[in-house]
Parts: sequence; C-alpha cells; structure tokens
Amino acid sequence: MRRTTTALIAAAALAWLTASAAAQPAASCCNSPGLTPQGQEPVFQDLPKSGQKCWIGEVGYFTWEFDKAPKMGTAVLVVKLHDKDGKRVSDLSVTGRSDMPSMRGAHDSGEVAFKTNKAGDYLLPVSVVMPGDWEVLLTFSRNGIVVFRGRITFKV
Ligand SMILES: [Cu+2]
Repeated sequence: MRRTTTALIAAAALAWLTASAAAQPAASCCNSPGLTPQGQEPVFQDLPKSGQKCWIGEVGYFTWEFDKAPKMGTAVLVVKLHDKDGKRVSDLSVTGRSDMPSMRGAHDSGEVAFKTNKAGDYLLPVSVVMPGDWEVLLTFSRNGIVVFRGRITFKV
C-alpha cells in the first residue's frame, strides 16, 4: 500500500512538471523576459554598442544604429534583425520608448512601434528635445509574446 502511494505521488509530481514545462511559451527562449511576474517591472538589459550583435536567445540577433549622431532634433534609430545564420529577417514586432532617465516621464515618448522599410530595416524617429542623457527601451515580440527587452543609452 505504501509503495502504491509513493508511486502515485511520483506520477503526480511528474505530471505537474510536464504541465509547467508546457506552460512556457514556445516562442520564447532561455533568457526570455516574456513572462514578467505580476508586480515586477520588466527588466531591460543594457545593449552592446551601436553596430554590435545583440543576441535574442539563440534564435537570432540584431544590430542598432542611429542614421546620424543624435543631436537636438529627430534622429532615426535603425534596427536590423538577422536569424542565427546571419540572414536578414523582419519577423518580430519591435517597439521603442524614449525618455531622459534623469527626469523620467518628462519627455516620455510612450511605446511606439518601429516601421519597417523595403529592406526590412526597423525604423523609429527619436525626438531629442534637450541636451543630456537619453535612453530608448526596446521591446521585441513574436505573436504578442515578448522575446527580448533591451536598453540603448546615448548622450546629446
Ligand atoms: Cu530633459
């Protein structure tokens, strides 16, 4: 009898583990920030420098750059997405949100979707209205599930 109970508990535990694994969104990968526990702020990881590869888990990477060195006025942020073999893709949705960290909320752009051009570049105009330190928070998602969050900082 005791042995049967133990076996039942083991089976139940296994079923629970399997169910938990299945609850992870298939589109998200290892370091996916897709699921943010309730009451917690999402974490935006600092991105490598302009032009360098920023990996999104193991499925691919992107690079970012401004069309010109940002100064007062509008700079266009350009994001280029690649699959893991380096082929250009544009199968994710990307949004950006710019602001000045030192006076958060004062120039908050809100979350704005990047637009893609014919080449598959993701483009976002960033409005720089004051000299100082700026940031852009990037959110990448697939089918509504966030697969990556990153933060760009720059000074004007
Ligand atoms: Cu400001």
